[in-house]
Amino acid sequence: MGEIIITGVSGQDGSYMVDYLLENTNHNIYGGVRRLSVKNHQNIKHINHPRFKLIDLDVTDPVNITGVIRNIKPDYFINLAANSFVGSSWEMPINHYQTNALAVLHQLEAIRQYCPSCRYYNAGSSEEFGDVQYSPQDEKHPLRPRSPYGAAKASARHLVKVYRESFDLYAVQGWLFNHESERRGEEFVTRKITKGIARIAHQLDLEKHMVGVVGGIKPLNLGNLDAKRDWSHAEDFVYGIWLMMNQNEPKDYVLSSNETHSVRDFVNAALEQAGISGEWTGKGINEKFVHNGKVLVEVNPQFYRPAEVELLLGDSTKARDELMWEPQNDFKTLVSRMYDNDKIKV
Ligand code: NDP
Ligand code: GDR
Repeated sequence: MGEIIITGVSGQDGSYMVDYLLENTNHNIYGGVRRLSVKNHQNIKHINHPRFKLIDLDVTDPVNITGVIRNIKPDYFINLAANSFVGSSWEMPINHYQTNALAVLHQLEAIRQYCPSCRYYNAGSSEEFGDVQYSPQDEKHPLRPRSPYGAAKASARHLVKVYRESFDLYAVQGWLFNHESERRGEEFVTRKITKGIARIAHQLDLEKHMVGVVGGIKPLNLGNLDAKRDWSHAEDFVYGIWLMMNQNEPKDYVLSSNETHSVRDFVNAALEQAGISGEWTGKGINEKFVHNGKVLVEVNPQFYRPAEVELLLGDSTKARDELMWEPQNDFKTLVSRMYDNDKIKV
């Protein structure tokens, strides 16, 4: 029985990682949360287990990081804490750099000093590929980030490699393509869509039963409908991370579905799941989805980014061949699981 520290345990991936490790290992798990005036532990409220304990761990505080690592001397340290919203990284670049890059350096340094045999994972991202040069993107694709978020993750990647090679640490950073779920934060486009379409479906239903919707049906506002992402379910990825941490040699792997879909495709799949028909009209900022004369989805330039990653498509052949990793949920299953979870029950 060993000790595992997971940072960012209240987030999407952290919560699935705890579920996976409690089910499949006998290690003790310390889940790092930062102090907030009001707790947001929705994603972990179902976990009540003698091998799971919450600890205070703000990854931007080196004293906190060093103290925790020195006291627990973990066998595994899984760093999933981040400011993970790319869209906010132009407004708060320093916060992104401190949380997503500098924090990694503090963790690596504390591990080097106090428990060099600890296996370390940092959550890397397909956003590091950014302005892609070829598709699909594999482990050899150059780092060409387009946002302060992506630049911070790329910087962290270099630090992980330097510490691995200089001090012989088992330290890895996967390139994880987008992964979503019923526990996804609501500002990310997939969850925004499934929640938004669920609301609209409910309002259409009320109207059908002659119950007026005050102010009419408010359309779902989105940004770039043409952006393409390689979307998977988060449950499939936490298992891939654990495999990456348990090899003979530390290596970095891409995890992806190997399919790409546009934001518009995601909206269409959610509409289909909701049983709402209609058509897209207009182009660019005038594009709209119309159902029986009602605009249900429209473009709002407020959600455009200063620099966009237009296309991401992963090639996870190496992980599939060497780790024997295989995702279980395809695109359609992902959308239907998320939509069904957000559907308003009456
Ligand atoms: P979430 O945003 O759902 O979770 C992030 C977690 O980090 C939250 O628990 C948050 O806590 C915590 N956190 C933020 N700042 C701090 C801090 N200063 N100290 C301690 N904890 C902090 O992200 P995901 O679970 O989706 O992602 C997990 C990791 O994987 C992140 O590093 C993300 O960048 C990366 N990643 C995610 C991908 C995805 O598609 N989901 C793809 C590639 C990489 P709080 O609840 O208090 O805000
Ligand atoms: P992303 O996820 O930036 O890929 O980062 P997000 O869901 O925010 O955006 C995906 C794409 O959708 C476009 N888009 C919109 N995005 C948001 N959030 N809101 C909108 O209204 C909207 N309309 C269109 C975006 O422009 C973008 O192209 C996620 C995060 O989990 C990161 O932490 C992770 O590293 C990467 O995935 C891989």
